[in-house]
Amino acid sequence: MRPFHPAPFVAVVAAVALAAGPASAHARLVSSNPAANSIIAPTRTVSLTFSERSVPAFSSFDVVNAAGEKVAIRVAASEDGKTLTGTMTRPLAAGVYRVEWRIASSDGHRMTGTYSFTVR
Ligand SMILES: [Cu+2]
Repeated sequence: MRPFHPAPFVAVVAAVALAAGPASAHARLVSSNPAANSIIAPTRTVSLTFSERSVPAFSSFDVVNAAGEKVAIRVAASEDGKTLTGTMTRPLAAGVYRVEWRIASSDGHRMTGTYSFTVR
């Protein structure tokens, strides 16, 4: 995970943070389903939970198969803004998948990360 701070982005997020009230802390990934490095039965959903509310317009993730292709997925944020859930139209086929996530927290920091899981 590496934070970066493009100036225009920070300005937009600062405006969002002011509108939303007191700035909260840096967000990090606290859990996911499927979990990192897990081996699971075919699934249609992937969800990631972060330590802080994320800014939906700047927060999402991709699920990428072993061939490097993005799986078609619709990502929605929970009401508390801490969990992103992606839903696929069909269960994932057997194989190794990589989740590539990117989120912005209300303090203006942007974080990215990846992890993998296997569908058997
Ligand atoms: Cu931060």
